[in-house]
Amino acid sequence: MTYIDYDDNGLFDSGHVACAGCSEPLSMRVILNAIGNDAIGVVAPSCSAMICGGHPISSVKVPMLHTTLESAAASASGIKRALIARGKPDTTVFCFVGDGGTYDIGLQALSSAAERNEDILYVCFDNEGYMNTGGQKSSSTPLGAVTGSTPGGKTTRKKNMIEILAAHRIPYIATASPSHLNDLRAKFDKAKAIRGTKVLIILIPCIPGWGVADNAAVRTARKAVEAGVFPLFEIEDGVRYRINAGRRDADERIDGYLQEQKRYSHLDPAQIAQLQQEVDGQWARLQQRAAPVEPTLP
Ligand SMILES: Cc1ncc(C[n+]2csc(CCOP(=O)(O)OP(=O)(O)O)c2C)c(N)n1
Ligand code: SF4
Ligand SMILES: [Mg+2]
Repeated sequence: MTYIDYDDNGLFDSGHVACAGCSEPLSMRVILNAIGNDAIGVVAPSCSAMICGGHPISSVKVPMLHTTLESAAASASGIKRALIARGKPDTTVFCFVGDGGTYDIGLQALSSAAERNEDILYVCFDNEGYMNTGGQKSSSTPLGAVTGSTPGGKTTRKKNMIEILAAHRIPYIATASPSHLNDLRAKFDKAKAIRGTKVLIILIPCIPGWGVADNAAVRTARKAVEAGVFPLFEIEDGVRYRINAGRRDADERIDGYLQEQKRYSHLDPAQIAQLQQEVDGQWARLQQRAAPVEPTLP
């Protein structure tokens, strides 16, 4: 077992309102610890907003602006520019946003901030649905998953947000997981030192939304990484890929990951085989992108 190298600086307090067993507060604690206290956060309506809470009983001990679901990246851009104008360019401005606020409702604000290469650190807590409002599907919900608004299972794929972001050629994009906290911590240390737009997408298994046991969030996140469903990787400048963790074996299967969750319990063997094929293809494409490019000309 690997323990996180962890020095708590008290920027995240107990007493928050996350569901018991949720791994989002755990991730938040590590993130805030890495970002430090010279920081201002922007939080969109989501589970993160509930977990952070409002002033004066916020569980986060740096200033947090609660903004609209559409506008986290725009709000953060404005705060950063104001800080620069006031001679404080080193203060980190970060966003806590869900997948609904990232993949769907706040996408235009994020895309324009990325196109302008605003100096912000954008964190998407990806629980693959609109969970704070009861578990509706978002465009991050994967193929086949049952949500409140896809009772028969979603019929389309999860949007490939990473590739959309990579096309913006921003300096840093990474995936991270509460099952790999040292990796998560290292990615925030790295992102903090980079100027420009940084986006980190963190997988958050949702206890009621995915139908996961309340002691299984971290285990489920680990299985997502090890089955190749949610590999951990980084992209620099939209083109340089590095895989940090993924499939344990070349032919690792997704069944163990699916079995942790009720949202997939309706799937028959043919549907599971289709999902397996999707993950196999996605893993192969990622490996191809991360492979060193051999020159084709002498
Ligand atoms: C424009 C707009 N539509 C709907 C809402 C209602 N709403 C508040 S939180 C939320 C869910 C957001 O989902 P996500 O961003 O994935 O965060 P999660 O709750 O899953 O953490 C919704 C739909 C809103 N605040 N603004
Ligand atoms: S609804 Fe899901 S993501 Fe939100 S706090 Fe509860 S377990 Fe965590
Ligand atoms: Mg969500």
